[in-house]
Amino acid sequence: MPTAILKKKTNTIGLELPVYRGGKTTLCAGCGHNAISERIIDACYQMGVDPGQVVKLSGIGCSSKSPAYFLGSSHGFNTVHGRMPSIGTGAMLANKNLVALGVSGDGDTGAIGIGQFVHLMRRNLPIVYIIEDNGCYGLTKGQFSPTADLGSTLKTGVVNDLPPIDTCALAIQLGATFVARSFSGDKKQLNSLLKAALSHRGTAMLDVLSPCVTFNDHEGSTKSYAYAKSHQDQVGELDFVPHFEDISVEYEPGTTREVELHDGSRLYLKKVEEGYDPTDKMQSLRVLHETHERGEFATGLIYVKPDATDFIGGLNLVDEPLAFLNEEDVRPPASVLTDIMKSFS
Ligand SMILES: Cc1ncc(C[n+]2csc(CCOP(=O)(O)OP(=O)(O)O)c2C)c(N)n1
Ligand code: SF4
Ligand SMILES: [Mg+2]
Repeated sequence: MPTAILKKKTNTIGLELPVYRGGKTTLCAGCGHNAISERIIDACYQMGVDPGQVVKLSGIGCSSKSPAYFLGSSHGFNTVHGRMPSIGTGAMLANKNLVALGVSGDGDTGAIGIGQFVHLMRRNLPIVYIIEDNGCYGLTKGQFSPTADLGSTLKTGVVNDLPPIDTCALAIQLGATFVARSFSGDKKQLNSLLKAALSHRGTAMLDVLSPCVTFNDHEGSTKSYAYAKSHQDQVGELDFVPHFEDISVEYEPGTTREVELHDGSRLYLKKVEEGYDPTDKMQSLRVLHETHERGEFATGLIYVKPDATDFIGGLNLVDEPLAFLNEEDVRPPASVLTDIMKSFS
């Protein structure tokens, strides 16, 4: 009897899914952050991302611990609280061929790291920047973070009396070129958004509602699983077609919006509300504001500007990554310095 040889399933660069996994999670069972790690693993595998070319970056928090649980063979830098953007900028300046994948928290980004976040968004550094948003400081036992909604409560009953920062609205206002919001429990939407973010050249900012089951999953919280499931308002269903798949999508004109990304991948926004156009900045801001006023949160690709110059492109660097240049390439000969000195005399 012929023996069947089972061929292992691999992606476009010949790697199997387990290569994209990391260490065993030490986060609480049911934490939204764990689901996001799973989606990152799937997206990187499906996009054929080379793990050896990825730099994982994070700050401090439960969310910032999570890069340890995916892409175990990639480079990693768990930085100081709120300071991931500057380390990411340095890494990308040194080697512009890397894929930067940043994971932050709503505290890490919205509180101590807000200054760094602001400048990252306006610079358009090529990085996928994920905020795992649970509305609290999970690692330090659940205090309100700056994304907690006005009037929401802690487990102890304490009421939040400050208005929240909407990281998506802030990012759009600052000039970010890919801004999305999702929910850790929405597998399909988050998968499409992550793949699109990996295809975008520039800062792709994803704010992902990611409930903290230990400190912020009760009635009175607007970041709980129950609240997220019942208050999500999708700006449109999302289909992602990677550049290496030759699929033509048929759709009714007027109901679907096609967006071509930097690497030739395409996004189809289906069943968009009243002709929602994610390239229209003012419309994106209006939708964020209106949904928030209704106590809901808009999800999907909120805003995109696919053809903007990214931070590295704008610097007009040499082709070879700076980290690989030899000393002879970067140090001018003594005669150049002599000539400069002469020019001052
Ligand atoms: C300089 C500094 N200040 C304060 C802390 C304490 N601290 C650790 S994590 C954290 C907040 C984490 O919240 P978030 O980024 O939302 O992550 P989560 O744990 O909720 O995923 C704080 C304030 C610290 N580690 N370093
Ligand atoms: S404390 Fe909250 S955020 Fe931290 S691992 Fe547990 S559930 Fe997740
Ligand atoms: Mg948090």
